[in-house]
Parts: sequence; C-alpha cells; structure tokens
Amino acid sequence: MADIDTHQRLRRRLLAGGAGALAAGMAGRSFAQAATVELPFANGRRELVAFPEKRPLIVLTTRPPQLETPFEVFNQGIVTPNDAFFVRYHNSGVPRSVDGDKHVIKIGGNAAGKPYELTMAQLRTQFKPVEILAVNQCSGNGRALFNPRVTGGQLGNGAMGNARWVGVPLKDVLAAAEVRSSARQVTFDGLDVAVFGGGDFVKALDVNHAMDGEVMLAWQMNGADLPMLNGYPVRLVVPGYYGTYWIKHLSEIAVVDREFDGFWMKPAYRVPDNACACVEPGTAPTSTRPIGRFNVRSFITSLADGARVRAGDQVVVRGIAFDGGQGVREVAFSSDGGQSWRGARLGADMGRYSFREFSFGLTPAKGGHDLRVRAWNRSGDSQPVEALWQPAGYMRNVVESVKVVAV
Ligand SMILES: Nc1nc2c(c(=O)[nH]1)N[C@H]1C(S)=C(S)[C@@H](COP(=O)(O)O)O[C@H]1N2
Ligand SMILES: [Mo]
Repeated sequence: MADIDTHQRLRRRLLAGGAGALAAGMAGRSFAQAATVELPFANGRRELVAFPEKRPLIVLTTRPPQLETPFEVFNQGIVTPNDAFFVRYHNSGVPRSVDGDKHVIKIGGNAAGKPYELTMAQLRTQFKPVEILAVNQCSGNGRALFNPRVTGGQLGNGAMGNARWVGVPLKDVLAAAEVRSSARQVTFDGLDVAVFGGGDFVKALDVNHAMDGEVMLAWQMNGADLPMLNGYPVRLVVPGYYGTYWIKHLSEIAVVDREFDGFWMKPAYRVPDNACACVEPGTAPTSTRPIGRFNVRSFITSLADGARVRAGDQVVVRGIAFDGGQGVREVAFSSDGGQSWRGARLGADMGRYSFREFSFGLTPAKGGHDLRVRAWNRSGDSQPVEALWQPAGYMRNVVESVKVVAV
C-alpha cells in the first residue's frame, strides 16, 4: 500500500505540552479564555477547549479528558479530521507520554504458555498492513437527548467520527501468537489505569470475532500517527461495533477459556437482551447482553435546529448515514415532520463501515419546517420514528428532527 511507510520513525508523544489544556484541567483550574457552546434540549452551556493535538472541542470532563466533536464538523467532509475527533476515557490515569519505539504488546494465554511479545516495529514490518474507512461511535452518543433522562455523560451527537485506519488484522497477530484451541474470548487492555478505583478498563471479544479478519491493531489514522488522545501508538479498531471495544494504547491481549466478566463487560456496557435493546421508560431490563454492533443512524449536517433559510429559494440539504456494517441502502427525507417522505440522493459508497453522504433539494415556503431523515441498511433495518429507551442511554437512533424557519 503506497501510503503506508513502514520505516516511518515512531516518535515519543507527550500529552502535557506547554500549551497544556490537560495540565490546566488536572490542576483543577477553569479555562479563562474558553469559548462556550449552547447545548440542545436544555443541557446548558459547555466550554470549547483545545487539548494537545486537538482543535477546540466540547468538554464533557477534563479528568479524564472527554471531548465531543462540534456537530458542524460532520458537514465538512465524510472523514473526521484527527484534531476534531472525539475523545472518551473512563479512568483518570491516562498516559501522558508514550515512547512509540519502546511500546510492546504482550499476548498471554497463547498456546506456548509463555507470553508472545511484539514491538511496534515488529507489528509494522512482520505483518501485511490493511486499511479501512470506519466509524467509531460511543455507545452513549446522543445520551443527553434521552427522555426520560438518564445518568451518565450528557453527550450530544458528537461522540462519533469516521476515519481511515491503517494497521494489521488481529487475526494475523493472534495466529502468530498461536491461540489455544480451547480459547473462548480475547481480552484487551491499554496503558491507562484507574487511579480512584473503578477498575482498569479491560474489554473482551469472542474469539470468533477477534479472528474474523476485520478487527485490527491500528497505528495510523487519516494518514498520520494516532493522536495521543485517540490511542497512540496503537489501538484496536472493531469495525461496526461501538467504541467501547476500540481499546486505546493497546498493551495487553489475553486469550481466555471462559467468558470474561470484568466490570466493563458486566455490569457495564450491556443492553436489554431483546430485539430493540429497549425497555419501557423508567424500567430495568430483566436480562442483558454486551453491547454489539451499531444500529442505523442518519443526520442532517448542513442545517442546525433553529436555522433560518430563505423562503422560495432552493436549498440543498446534506447529511450522513451509517450502520453496523451492512451498508446504507436508502435515505428518505420529510419536510413536514414525518407525514410524507421522498428519497434523498446517496453520495459515493466509501465502504460499508464508513459514513455515507446524502443530499436532497428543498424549496421551503415561508414558515416553519420540521425536517427529518431516515435511513435503511441493506438488511432492511431502519430507525425508529419514536425514540426507544433504555436505562444506560446507549444506542440512540431515533429519526431526529431539525426545525428550520423559512423567511
Ligand atoms: N484504553 C482505553 N481505551 C478506550 C477507552 C478507555 O477508557 N481506555 N474508552 C473506549 C470508549 S467507551 C470509546 S467510545 C472509544 C472512544 O475512542 P476515541 O477516544 O478515540 O474517540 O475508546 C474506547 N477505548
Ligand atoms: Mo464509549
């Protein structure tokens, strides 16, 4: 592959630079010059702060850094720039300096009985790199819009992003490490640690999933090293699956003969074990399963809720749609709050894990218009017209409404 330079020198990445917004956050100071952004649905105002390697992003928490992408970024192209890509951590002990040359991935529980170790240089040179354009989305993307409201990070819809990832298939690495035939799951741990309790962030995939050839160990994002806050020097990419599995600063892999039940697999990150992954609002599910693939979503990106447009002039409305890997088949739009629908034009197919662009023309009469878009994937799955509910606030995918006024 032409754009993969396996001889590229890995550098040492420092997170706490001179401009250190992170350092400021850690010292518990507020950001005097920070801009703020008004959040939808009475979620108040939030600061926009530039962390190392990032443009100003919406701050959810500073320790650990949790940053949301301002939604207008999604209208600037289907690939989300590295400096605008959202950031999610669970524990405050995030790595602030990693030596990419010395970083080692250990694989335990392999057949040899002695851990298999790989340096970054070996990872880059001993396997054949692959490339994929894939969406990473947090399970709680859109959680702040749940009604009735749920606890947890009050995210708008900016905890998602689409990037071109380069790395090697996990399958090839596990094959080299020699996986035991009794293996049931594979666990993944990164360099970050829990400093206030809460438990180290460790996730697991079934061995068949880990060996499907799509899950990868990626060191490159949109043609550059991963930003520190997105997992430098290497992270797991799990196409079509919620971000919780995309372990950053990946350092330890273990093959296990049982179902791994660490805190972040159970009770955390589980959804009601039924077809809609939903329950009656305010109730608890009777049984749960680990969260899995993305459901279908679509968003208007060129107009924000409350925007003004010119009455009688044609406006081209643009947006993005995606799903968990079947690929988007169709997008419909409504300008009357969902009473009537017409087909939108789909943009180029950039792969079944990527955002897919769409557009439609509209000549609005004077007055208010409730714009909605709804996507279908190639299996015929779509989005609910009425929001589904579940206590953790995961997997929101209702048909969203963007109200505009033509003047
Ligand atoms: N090491 C580590 N990896 C992690 C997490 C974490 O807390 N620690 N959070 C996960 C979650 S829940 C999400 S949504 C994604 C977010 O990826 P990003 O921060 O690169 O956007 O990282 C995942 N990988
Ligand atoms: Mo997440």
